[in-house]
Amino acid sequence: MIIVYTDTHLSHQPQYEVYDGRLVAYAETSQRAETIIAAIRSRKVGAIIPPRRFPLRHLYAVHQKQYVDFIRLRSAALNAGNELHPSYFMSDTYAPIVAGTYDASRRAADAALTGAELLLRGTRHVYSLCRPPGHHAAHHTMGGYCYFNNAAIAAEYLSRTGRIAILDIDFHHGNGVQDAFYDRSEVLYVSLHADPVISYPYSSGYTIEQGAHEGFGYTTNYPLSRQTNNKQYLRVLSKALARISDFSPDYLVVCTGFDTFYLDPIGGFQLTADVYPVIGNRIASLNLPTLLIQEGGYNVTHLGNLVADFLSGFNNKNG
Ligand code: SP5
Ligand code: ZN
Repeated sequence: MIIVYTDTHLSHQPQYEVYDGRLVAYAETSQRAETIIAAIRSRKVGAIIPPRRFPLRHLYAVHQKQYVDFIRLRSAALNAGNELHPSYFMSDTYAPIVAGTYDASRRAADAALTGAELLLRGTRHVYSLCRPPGHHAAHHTMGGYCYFNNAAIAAEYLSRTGRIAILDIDFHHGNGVQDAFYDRSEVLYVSLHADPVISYPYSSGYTIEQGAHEGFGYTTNYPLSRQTNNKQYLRVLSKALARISDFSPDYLVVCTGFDTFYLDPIGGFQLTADVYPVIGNRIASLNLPTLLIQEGGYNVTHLGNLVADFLSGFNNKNG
Protein backbone atom coordinates (compact mmCIF):
# COMPACT_ATOMS: atom_id res chain seq x y z
CA MET A 1 0.00 0.00 0.00
CA ILE A 2 1.16 3.53 -0.81
CA ILE A 3 0.35 6.37 1.58
CA VAL A 4 -0.01 9.95 0.27
CA TYR A 5 0.61 12.69 2.83
CA THR A 6 1.82 16.27 3.16
CA ASP A 7 2.10 18.43 6.29
CA THR A 8 0.61 21.47 4.49
CA HIS A 9 -2.54 20.80 6.55
CA LEU A 10 -0.70 22.33 9.53
CA SER A 11 -1.54 25.76 8.09
CA HIS A 12 -5.28 25.05 8.59
CA GLN A 13 -5.83 25.79 12.30
CA PRO A 14 -9.38 26.95 13.07
CA GLN A 15 -9.88 27.53 16.79
CA TYR A 16 -13.66 27.50 17.02
CA GLU A 17 -16.83 26.06 15.59
CA VAL A 18 -20.28 27.41 16.40
CA TYR A 19 -22.44 24.86 18.15
CA ASP A 20 -25.91 25.76 19.43
CA GLY A 21 -24.94 29.42 19.19
CA ARG A 22 -21.74 29.02 21.23
CA LEU A 23 -18.10 29.01 20.22
CA VAL A 24 -16.64 25.62 21.13
CA ALA A 25 -13.15 24.21 20.52
CA TYR A 26 -12.64 22.99 16.93
CA ALA A 27 -12.75 19.19 16.84
CA GLU A 28 -11.06 18.70 13.45
CA THR A 29 -7.53 19.41 14.69
CA SER A 30 -4.14 18.99 13.02
CA GLN A 31 -3.19 16.51 15.77
CA ARG A 32 -5.57 14.09 14.07
CA ALA A 33 -3.40 13.80 10.95
CA GLU A 34 -0.19 13.88 12.99
CA THR A 35 -1.23 10.96 15.15
CA ILE A 36 -2.31 9.00 12.06
CA ILE A 37 0.97 9.50 10.18
CA ALA A 38 2.97 8.66 13.32
CA ALA A 39 1.10 5.37 13.72
CA ILE A 40 1.53 4.55 10.02
CA ARG A 41 5.27 5.18 10.32
CA SER A 42 5.76 3.13 13.46
CA ARG A 43 3.63 0.23 12.19
CA LYS A 44 5.32 0.31 8.74
CA VAL A 45 2.01 0.19 6.86
CA GLY A 46 3.57 1.28 3.56
CA ALA A 47 5.75 3.83 1.74
CA ILE A 48 4.78 7.47 2.31
CA ILE A 49 4.93 9.88 -0.66
CA PRO A 50 3.92 13.55 -1.06
CA PRO A 51 1.03 14.53 -3.39
CA ARG A 52 1.83 15.97 -6.79
CA ARG A 53 0.15 19.23 -7.83
CA PHE A 54 -2.93 18.98 -10.05
CA PRO A 55 -4.56 21.78 -12.06
CA LEU A 56 -7.71 23.54 -10.83
CA ARG A 57 -9.90 21.99 -13.52
CA HIS A 58 -10.14 18.86 -11.35
CA LEU A 59 -11.73 20.96 -8.59
CA TYR A 60 -14.03 22.72 -11.03
CA ALA A 61 -15.33 19.33 -12.20
CA VAL A 62 -17.02 19.02 -8.77
CA HIS A 63 -17.21 22.58 -7.37
CA GLN A 64 -18.46 25.93 -8.67
CA LYS A 65 -15.51 28.11 -9.76
CA GLN A 66 -16.85 31.08 -7.75
CA TYR A 67 -16.92 28.90 -4.64
CA VAL A 68 -13.28 27.83 -5.12
CA ASP A 69 -12.34 31.50 -5.73
CA PHE A 70 -14.17 32.56 -2.56
CA ILE A 71 -12.15 30.16 -0.39
CA ARG A 72 -8.89 31.19 -2.06
CA LEU A 73 -9.51 34.96 -1.81
CA ARG A 74 -10.88 34.90 1.74
CA SER A 75 -8.01 32.67 2.94
CA ALA A 76 -5.50 35.08 1.37
CA ALA A 77 -7.15 38.11 3.03
CA LEU A 78 -6.95 36.72 6.57
CA ASN A 79 -4.11 37.36 8.99
CA ALA A 80 -2.73 34.49 11.07
CA GLY A 81 -5.01 33.91 14.06
CA ASN A 82 -8.07 35.44 12.40
CA GLU A 83 -11.03 33.29 11.57
CA LEU A 84 -13.89 33.92 9.16
CA HIS A 85 -17.29 32.34 9.71
CA PRO A 86 -18.75 33.41 6.38
CA SER A 87 -22.43 33.55 5.69
CA TYR A 88 -22.02 32.64 2.04
CA PHE A 89 -21.29 29.23 0.49
CA MET A 90 -21.86 27.42 3.80
CA SER A 91 -24.22 24.62 4.75
CA ASP A 92 -23.62 24.89 8.53
CA THR A 93 -21.43 26.50 11.23
CA TYR A 94 -18.63 23.90 11.32
CA ALA A 95 -16.29 25.07 8.55
CA PRO A 96 -14.68 28.46 9.17
CA ILE A 97 -11.98 29.87 6.89
CA VAL A 98 -8.52 30.70 8.25
CA ALA A 99 -5.37 31.90 6.47
CA GLY A 100 -4.22 28.37 5.58
CA THR A 101 -7.59 26.90 4.61
CA TYR A 102 -7.18 27.19 0.85
CA ASP A 103 -3.63 25.77 0.72
CA ALA A 104 -4.48 22.89 3.05
CA SER A 105 -7.73 22.04 1.24
CA ARG A 106 -6.10 22.26 -2.17
CA ARG A 107 -3.28 19.91 -1.09
CA ALA A 108 -5.82 17.51 0.43
CA ALA A 109 -7.54 17.35 -2.97
CA ASP A 110 -4.08 16.85 -4.56
CA ALA A 111 -3.49 13.91 -2.19
CA ALA A 112 -6.75 12.31 -3.33
CA LEU A 113 -5.94 12.95 -7.01
CA THR A 114 -2.41 11.56 -6.57
CA GLY A 115 -3.97 8.39 -5.17
CA ALA A 116 -6.36 8.20 -8.12
CA GLU A 117 -3.51 8.66 -10.60
CA LEU A 118 -1.54 5.86 -8.91
CA LEU A 119 -4.54 3.52 -9.37
CA LEU A 120 -4.75 4.48 -13.06
CA ARG A 121 -1.07 3.52 -13.36
CA GLY A 122 -1.60 0.11 -11.80
CA THR A 123 -1.06 0.53 -8.06
CA ARG A 124 -3.68 -1.64 -6.32
CA HIS A 125 -4.06 0.11 -2.93
CA VAL A 126 -3.52 3.72 -1.90
CA TYR A 127 -4.40 5.55 1.32
CA SER A 128 -4.62 9.35 0.96
CA LEU A 129 -4.32 11.03 4.35
CA CYS A 130 -6.46 14.04 3.48
CA ARG A 131 -6.91 16.89 5.96
CA PRO A 132 -9.24 18.74 5.95
CA PRO A 133 -11.75 15.98 5.16
CA GLY A 134 -14.13 16.35 2.23
CA HIS A 135 -17.33 14.29 2.07
CA HIS A 136 -19.68 17.06 3.33
CA ALA A 137 -18.43 19.64 0.81
CA ALA A 138 -20.91 20.12 -2.04
CA HIS A 139 -20.96 21.99 -5.37
CA HIS A 140 -20.84 25.42 -3.72
CA THR A 141 -21.01 24.78 0.01
CA MET A 142 -18.46 24.06 2.71
CA GLY A 143 -19.65 22.39 5.92
CA GLY A 144 -18.89 19.73 8.53
CA TYR A 145 -15.12 20.54 8.55
CA CYS A 146 -15.02 20.07 4.74
CA TYR A 147 -14.12 22.51 1.92
CA PHE A 148 -13.21 20.52 -1.21
CA ASN A 149 -14.71 17.08 -1.70
CA ASN A 150 -11.56 14.97 -1.94
CA ALA A 151 -13.37 11.70 -2.62
CA ALA A 152 -15.73 13.16 -5.23
CA ILE A 153 -12.82 14.90 -6.99
CA ALA A 154 -10.87 11.63 -7.14
CA ALA A 155 -13.94 9.61 -8.20
CA GLU A 156 -14.79 12.13 -10.92
CA TYR A 157 -11.23 11.84 -12.27
CA LEU A 158 -11.29 8.02 -12.16
CA SER A 159 -14.76 7.89 -13.75
CA ARG A 160 -13.28 9.01 -17.07
CA THR A 161 -11.66 5.56 -17.34
CA GLY A 162 -14.19 3.26 -15.74
CA ARG A 163 -17.09 2.52 -13.43
CA ILE A 164 -16.58 3.70 -9.87
CA ALA A 165 -18.04 2.52 -6.58
CA ILE A 166 -17.76 4.80 -3.55
CA LEU A 167 -18.18 3.23 -0.12
CA ASP A 168 -18.61 5.74 2.72
CA ILE A 169 -17.97 4.38 6.23
CA ASP A 170 -17.66 7.69 8.07
CA PHE A 171 -20.15 8.04 10.97
CA HIS A 172 -21.88 10.86 9.09
CA HIS A 173 -23.69 10.69 5.77
CA GLY A 174 -21.50 12.03 2.93
CA ASN A 175 -24.05 14.46 1.53
CA GLY A 176 -21.55 16.14 -0.80
CA VAL A 177 -20.46 12.89 -2.42
CA GLN A 178 -24.06 11.74 -2.80
CA ASP A 179 -25.04 15.04 -4.45
CA ALA A 180 -22.10 14.96 -6.87
CA PHE A 181 -23.17 11.66 -8.43
CA TYR A 182 -26.90 11.52 -7.63
CA ASP A 183 -28.08 11.39 -11.24
CA ARG A 184 -25.31 9.18 -12.63
CA SER A 185 -25.43 5.42 -13.13
CA GLU A 186 -21.71 4.82 -13.69
CA VAL A 187 -20.73 6.06 -10.21
CA LEU A 188 -22.31 4.10 -7.36
CA TYR A 189 -22.51 5.67 -3.88
CA VAL A 190 -23.10 3.39 -0.87
CA SER A 191 -23.02 4.76 2.67
CA LEU A 192 -23.33 3.38 6.23
CA HIS A 193 -23.94 6.16 8.74
CA ALA A 194 -25.85 7.32 11.79
CA ASP A 195 -29.56 7.80 11.17
CA PRO A 196 -29.90 11.44 10.06
CA VAL A 197 -33.02 11.77 12.24
CA ILE A 198 -30.63 11.90 15.21
CA SER A 199 -27.34 12.99 13.68
CA TYR A 200 -25.53 15.40 11.40
CA PRO A 201 -26.16 16.24 8.52
CA TYR A 202 -29.90 15.70 9.33
CA SER A 203 -31.06 16.71 5.87
CA SER A 204 -29.80 13.71 3.92
CA GLY A 205 -28.82 10.06 4.22
CA TYR A 206 -32.32 8.58 4.33
CA THR A 207 -33.11 5.20 2.79
CA ILE A 208 -35.57 6.78 0.38
CA GLU A 209 -32.71 8.65 -1.33
CA GLN A 210 -31.80 6.22 -4.11
CA GLY A 211 -30.62 8.47 -6.92
CA ALA A 212 -32.47 10.32 -9.68
CA HIS A 213 -33.02 9.98 -13.42
CA GLU A 214 -30.54 7.51 -14.88
CA GLY A 215 -28.83 7.47 -11.48
CA PHE A 216 -31.88 5.93 -9.82
CA GLY A 217 -30.74 2.79 -7.98
CA TYR A 218 -27.11 3.96 -7.87
CA THR A 219 -27.25 5.59 -4.43
CA THR A 220 -27.81 3.33 -1.42
CA ASN A 221 -28.05 4.59 2.15
CA TYR A 222 -27.89 2.47 5.29
CA PRO A 223 -28.90 4.66 8.25
CA LEU A 224 -28.02 2.98 11.56
CA SER A 225 -28.90 3.37 15.22
CA ARG A 226 -26.25 4.84 17.53
CA GLN A 227 -26.46 1.54 19.46
CA THR A 228 -25.07 -0.42 16.48
CA ASN A 229 -22.42 -2.90 17.69
CA ASN A 230 -19.57 -4.67 15.84
CA LYS A 231 -21.65 -7.64 14.77
CA GLN A 232 -24.60 -5.59 13.55
CA TYR A 233 -22.28 -3.20 11.73
CA LEU A 234 -20.45 -6.03 9.93
CA ARG A 235 -23.78 -7.51 8.85
CA VAL A 236 -24.81 -4.24 7.17
CA LEU A 237 -21.31 -3.83 5.72
CA SER A 238 -21.74 -7.24 4.02
CA LYS A 239 -24.91 -5.98 2.33
CA ALA A 240 -23.13 -2.83 1.18
CA LEU A 241 -20.21 -4.89 -0.18
CA ALA A 242 -22.62 -7.23 -1.98
CA ARG A 243 -24.23 -4.22 -3.69
CA ILE A 244 -20.77 -3.00 -4.77
CA SER A 245 -19.80 -6.44 -5.98
CA ASP A 246 -23.02 -6.69 -8.07
CA PHE A 247 -22.17 -3.35 -9.66
CA SER A 248 -18.73 -4.73 -10.68
CA PRO A 249 -16.81 -1.46 -10.65
CA ASP A 250 -13.35 -0.91 -12.13
CA TYR A 251 -12.25 1.14 -9.09
CA LEU A 252 -13.33 1.51 -5.48
CA VAL A 253 -13.05 4.77 -3.52
CA VAL A 254 -13.62 4.53 0.25
CA CYS A 255 -14.48 7.47 2.50
CA THR A 256 -12.81 6.13 5.63
CA GLY A 257 -14.04 7.76 8.82
CA PHE A 258 -13.24 6.58 12.32
CA ASP A 259 -15.86 8.59 14.16
CA THR A 260 -17.81 5.30 14.32
CA PHE A 261 -15.57 4.32 17.29
CA TYR A 262 -17.49 4.12 20.60
CA LEU A 263 -15.25 6.71 22.29
CA ASP A 264 -15.52 9.31 19.54
CA PRO A 265 -16.40 12.73 20.99
CA ILE A 266 -18.55 13.78 17.98
CA GLY A 267 -20.05 10.56 16.65
CA GLY A 268 -19.80 7.03 17.99
CA PHE A 269 -21.61 3.76 17.36
CA GLN A 270 -20.76 0.94 19.76
CA LEU A 271 -17.78 -0.19 17.64
CA THR A 272 -14.62 -1.32 19.46
CA ALA A 273 -11.02 -1.17 18.23
CA ASP A 274 -10.87 -4.85 17.24
CA VAL A 275 -13.50 -4.41 14.50
CA TYR A 276 -11.39 -2.03 12.36
CA PRO A 277 -8.94 -4.64 10.99
CA VAL A 278 -11.97 -6.81 10.16
CA ILE A 279 -13.64 -3.93 8.30
CA GLY A 280 -10.38 -3.33 6.37
CA ASN A 281 -10.07 -7.02 5.57
CA ARG A 282 -13.67 -7.32 4.31
CA ILE A 283 -13.32 -4.28 2.04
CA ALA A 284 -10.03 -5.63 0.63
CA SER A 285 -11.78 -8.93 -0.13
CA LEU A 286 -13.67 -7.19 -2.95
CA ASN A 287 -10.31 -7.44 -4.75
CA LEU A 288 -10.60 -4.08 -6.45
CA PRO A 289 -8.05 -1.34 -7.10
CA THR A 290 -8.89 0.78 -4.07
CA LEU A 291 -8.33 4.38 -3.02
CA LEU A 292 -8.87 4.93 0.72
CA ILE A 293 -9.52 8.57 1.58
CA GLN A 294 -9.35 9.87 5.16
CA GLU A 295 -12.53 11.58 6.40
CA GLY A 296 -13.55 11.96 10.09
CA GLY A 297 -12.46 10.46 13.42
CA TYR A 298 -11.93 12.73 16.41
CA ASN A 299 -10.61 10.70 19.32
CA VAL A 300 -6.95 11.71 18.97
CA THR A 301 -5.87 9.27 21.68
CA HIS A 302 -7.05 6.28 19.64
CA LEU A 303 -7.25 7.59 16.06
CA GLY A 304 -3.71 6.66 14.96
CA ASN A 305 -4.08 3.08 16.10
CA LEU A 306 -7.58 2.72 14.63
CA VAL A 307 -6.32 3.83 11.20
CA ALA A 308 -3.18 1.66 11.38
CA ASP A 309 -5.32 -1.32 12.48
CA PHE A 310 -7.74 -0.74 9.60
CA LEU A 311 -4.94 -0.41 7.02
CA SER A 312 -3.13 -3.48 8.40
CA GLY A 313 -6.37 -5.47 8.14
CA PHE A 314 -6.70 -4.22 4.58
CA ASN A 315 -3.12 -5.27 3.75
CA ASN A 316 -3.69 -8.75 5.20
CA LYS A 317 -6.67 -9.60 3.04
CA ASN A 318 -5.29 -13.05 2.32
CA GLY A 319 -4.55 -13.78 5.96
C1 SP5 B 1 -15.97 14.85 8.22
C2 SP5 B 1 -16.84 14.78 9.45
O1 SP5 B 1 -16.81 13.80 10.17
N1 SP5 B 1 -17.57 15.85 9.72
C3 SP5 B 1 -18.43 15.83 10.86
C4 SP5 B 1 -19.14 17.10 11.05
C5 SP5 B 1 -20.08 17.01 12.22
N2 SP5 B 1 -20.12 18.23 12.92
C6 SP5 B 1 -21.28 18.41 13.72
C7 SP5 B 1 -21.08 18.17 15.18
C8 SP5 B 1 -20.39 19.31 15.87
C9 SP5 B 1 -20.41 19.14 17.35
N3 SP5 B 1 -19.28 19.79 17.92
C10 SP5 B 1 -19.45 20.33 19.25
C11 SP5 B 1 -19.31 19.34 20.35
C12 SP5 B 1 -19.72 19.97 21.63
N4 SP5 B 1 -19.68 19.02 22.69
ZN1 ZN C 1 -17.90 12.12 10.23
